[in-house]
Amino acid sequence: MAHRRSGPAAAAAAAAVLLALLAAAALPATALLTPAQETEWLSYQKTISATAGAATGAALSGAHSFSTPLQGILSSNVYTGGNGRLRRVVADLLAGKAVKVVAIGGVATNGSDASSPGRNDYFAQYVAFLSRAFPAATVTPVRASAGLAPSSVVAGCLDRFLPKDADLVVLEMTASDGATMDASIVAPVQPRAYEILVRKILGAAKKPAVVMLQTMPPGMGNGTRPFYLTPESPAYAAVSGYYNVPYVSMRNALWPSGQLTTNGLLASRAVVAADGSTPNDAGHSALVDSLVMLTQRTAMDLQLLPFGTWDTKQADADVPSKVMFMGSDAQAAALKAAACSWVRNASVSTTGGCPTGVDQLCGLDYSSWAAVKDGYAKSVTETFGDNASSGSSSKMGAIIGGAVGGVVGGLAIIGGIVAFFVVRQKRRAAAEEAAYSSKFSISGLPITAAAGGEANGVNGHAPSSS
Ligand SMILES: *[C@@H]1O[C@H](CO)[C@@H](O)[C@H](O)[C@H]1NC(C)=O
Ligand SMILES: *[C@@H]1O[C@H](CO)[C@@H](O)[C@H](O)[C@H]1NC(C)=O
Ligand SMILES: *[C@@H]1O[C@H](CO)[C@@H](O)[C@H](O)[C@H]1NC(C)=O
Ligand SMILES: CC(=O)N[C@H]1CO[C@H](CO)[C@@H](O)[C@@H]1O
Repeated sequence: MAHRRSGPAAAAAAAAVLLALLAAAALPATALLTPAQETEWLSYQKTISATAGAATGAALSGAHSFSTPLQGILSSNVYTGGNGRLRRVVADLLAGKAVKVVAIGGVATNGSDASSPGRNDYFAQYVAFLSRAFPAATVTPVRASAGLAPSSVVAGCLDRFLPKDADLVVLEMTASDGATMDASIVAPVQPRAYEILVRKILGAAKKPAVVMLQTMPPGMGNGTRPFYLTPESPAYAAVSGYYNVPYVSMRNALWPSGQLTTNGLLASRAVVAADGSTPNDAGHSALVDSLVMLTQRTAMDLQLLPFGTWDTKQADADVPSKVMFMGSDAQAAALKAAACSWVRNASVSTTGGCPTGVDQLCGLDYSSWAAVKDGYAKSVTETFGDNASSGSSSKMGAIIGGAVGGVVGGLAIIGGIVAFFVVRQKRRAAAEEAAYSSKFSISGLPITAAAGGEANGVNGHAPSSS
C-alpha cells in the first residue's frame, strides 16, 4: 500500500523532508559530495536530531550543510580532551547568552581565496552556523587576521588581536608558522612561541575557550610536503594535550579522501594548487565542517553529561605554571628567539639582523613579503640608529591595530579594536616554501619545491635567498 503509510513512516518521511528543507536553507554545498556521501551526512543529521532532543536537535541538524565527506570530518576532530571551556561556551549558546567569537590566524582567517570572502570563508560560515544553531544567543564575531606574521609576533603583540572579552578563540597559525618550522622535536623554536601564545590567550580575562584550527603549511596539499612535516604534529599536538585545548585538523579532514601521489603525498582539490596551502572554497568548507562537528559533538555531549563542577574546575583552573617547551627561559627571550629564527629563515632580513625585541615587529605590515621586509629594514635601521634619516617612522604601526573589522557582513556586529589584514596568498606561500626548501630537508626526504629562483618570480614578493 504505497499510498498508505503507517504513522511512524509518514513522520519519518516528513522529518526527512524537513531536514532536506533545512539543509537547503543553509548555504549551498559546493557539490563535492557524491549522492552516497550526501546520504551519510543526512543520516548523521537525522541521528543528531533524534538524539539531542527537540529544540537543540532540530537547530543543530539544519544549521549547516556539510561539503566534505563524513569519513574525513570524523578524522578532523583529532583531540577534544576535557573540553571544559568549550562546553561552557556551548552551554551559554544553548542558554541564549551573548558570546564573542574571535578568529586569530593567517591568510585562511582573512578569507583569502574563498570565492566570496565574508560569506563563504570558514569563519563567516562558522558564525552563520552558530547563529542558526543557537538562534536565542547573541553571537559577536571578531576576525583578526595577522597576515604573514608568525606566532611569536602575534604573542608579542596580542592586545592588538585579542579583545579582552573574548569567549571563544579559534586559533589558526600552522600555515604561517609552518613556513619556517624547525625540525627539532626536542628543542623546537617556533612551537615555544606558539605555546606562549596559547598560554596568553588561555590566561585572558574571561578565560576563553581556545580551539586550535590547524591548516596545511605550504606544499602539503599539492604533493610536495609529507603528511607529518608540519608543526601541527607533534609539537602543537603536544600543546593541545598539555593545556586540554581541542584541536581540529584540515590535513586530517582531507587526507583519506584526497588523491595520494605515487610518493604517498597529498594532492587535494581543497587548496590552491600553486601553493598547496591556501584553502579555496572546498578547503574553507573542510575547515568549517570540522569546527561544526566539534561544536555539535560538544552540544550532544552536554545532553549526555550536563555542564557541571567537573567542567568549572577544569575551565577555571589557572594556566599550569610549568611551561612545557621551555626550561627556565623568560617568555620575552623565547619570543625573541623565535622571532629571530623566523626573520632569518624566511629571509626577512637581508643582513641576518635580529630584532632587539618582539615589540619591534608589532608595527610592521604583514600583508606581503615585500611589505614585511621593507618595514623590517626600516625598523631595524631605526633601532640601531643606522641611516636614521630614512624617515619611515610615520609608517610604523599603521597596519596592525589600525583597522577594525572583518567581512562577516550582515550576520552580526563586528566589534573590537582588532586588526584585519588582507594578504595575497599565492605569493605568500610560494615565497615561504622557497625559503623553507632552501633551508633544510628531513632525513633524506628532500622538499621538492624549487628553491629561490622560481619563487622569486612570483609578483616579486619572494624573500631573497640569504
Ligand atoms: C606546490 O606548493 C609549493 C609551495 O607553496 C610551490 O612552491 C610549488 O610550486 C607548488 N607546486 C605546484 C605543482 O604548483
Ligand atoms: C647608510 O646608507 C648608505 C647609503 O644607502 C649606505 O652606503 C650605508 O652603508 C648605510 N649605513 C649603514 C650604517 O648601514
Ligand atoms: C582578504 O580578505 C578581504 C576581505 O574579503 C579581501 O578583500 C582581500 O582580497 C583578502 N586578501 C587577499 C589579498 O586575498
Ligand atoms: C630550518 C632553519 O633554517 N633553521 C634556522 C633558523 O634560524 C636559526 C637562527 O636564528 C637557525 O639556528 C636555524 O638553524
